[in-house]
Parts: sequence; structure tokens; C-alpha cells
Amino acid sequence: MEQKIKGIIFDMDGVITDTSEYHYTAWKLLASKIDIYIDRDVNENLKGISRMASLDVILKHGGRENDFSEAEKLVLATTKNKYYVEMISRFTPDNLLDGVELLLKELKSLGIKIGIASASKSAGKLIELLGITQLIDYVVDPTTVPGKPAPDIFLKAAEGLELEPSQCIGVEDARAGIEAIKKAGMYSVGIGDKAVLTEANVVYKEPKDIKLKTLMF
Ligand code: B16
Ligand code: MG
Repeated sequence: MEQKIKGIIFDMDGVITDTSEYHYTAWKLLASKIDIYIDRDVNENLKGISRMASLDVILKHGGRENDFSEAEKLVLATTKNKYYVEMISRFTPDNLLDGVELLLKELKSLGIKIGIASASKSAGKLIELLGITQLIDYVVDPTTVPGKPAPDIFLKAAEGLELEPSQCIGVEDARAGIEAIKKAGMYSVGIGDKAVLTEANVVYKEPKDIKLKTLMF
């Protein structure tokens, strides 16, 4: 029987590389400057969503959602991004999560296409720094699609790979991302905590735990 799955679409932060910790640190620092305290529970809700959407979640958490103009919010988001970009600027291939390089190479050798559906405007830069440009077939520009949990970013990745959504698997570490994959009509693989990613078809603790054979149906 011919194998149905022909493409895998990966989220970036928290799946390919561990930038989620840096996003968290940068937001925590920014929030502290406007007297808002965020913890890891708040951070779970920031994963996978855009920069401005993340800021809105933080301001609401701190009860300050009506305290800033759009222009001031842009300054806050830009400041957070400055902290973040500075932190990731020294990334090298060593920052790939364990097992990712092997996984991507194995997928390539099986003729499976590889897409990236990251909400981050820094995804392209990270792909370069991590040295995986040659292994990736298509990267969605997140500025051209509505953010997760809308399915558009995964649908656009499938289109870019010239595949039907049903021929693709989506891999995500965020609740919003799993919701997006499901709405796109793809099989969803969660990376992280089963108790958090309750809607995923299957959850592995880390990318290195992914069992390709069970996914290639
Ligand atoms: P930026 P992913 C997402 O990336 C992050 O999970 C999320 O925390 C971040 O706010 C978002 O990218 C936007 O990132 O500010 O760099 O444009 O998980 O979708 O790869
Ligand atoms: Mg992510």
C-alpha cells in the first residue's frame, strides 16, 4: 500500500530549537518594567501566538489592558523583541534540540517533504543560524497569514509543499498550535507535556522521542 503521509510541517520554537525559554525570559523582563509579573503558567498561553497577541495576554494578566496606546504597545513589543533577538543571535547548530538533525535527515532520505509553520518573524534567521536551510523545503512567512490557533499557517505550508493537508502531519509544542493543526485537518503531534497538549493525536516528551515508523502511515 502506498504511504499516505508525504510531508511533515514543524513549528519552530519549542520543536526544532528551544527558543521558548528565551521568549519567556524576554517577556518576563519586559513585563517587570511595567510592573507585571508573569510565571510559566502565563507563558504556556504565549507559546505559538504572535508578538502583539502575546503582549495583549500579558497586559490583560496584569490588569493593564487599557493603559497603553497602540503606539506605546508597539514600543513595548519592539523592546521585547530586541531582548529576544540579542539572546538568539549567538545560536549555532548546537542549539538544535536533541535528535532534530537526525530526524530531518531521515525524513529527507525517505522522500518526505519538510515545512516550517512558525509564528515567529525570526524563524528564517534561526533556520540559517541552526544550519538546516538545505533540509527545509518550505517556510511560511507568518506575516501573510492569520496567527495560530487559526489553521491558515499550516494550510499555507501544505500548499507550499504542494501537498493536501491530509497528506501532512503537523508538529507543535503549543496548545494554540495543536488547535491550528487539527483545524487544518492534519494529524497532530505534540511535543511536551501530555497534560497540556490534551488535544494532540499523540504527544512525545521531546523531539528525539518521535517514532517515525508509527507516524508514517
Ligand atoms: P516573534 P512558534 C512563536 O513561534 C513563539 O512560540 C511565540 O512565543 C512567539 O510570540 C511567536 O513565535 C512570535 O515570535 O516575536 O519572534 O515574531 O512556536 O510558532 O515557532
Ligand atoms: Mg512553538
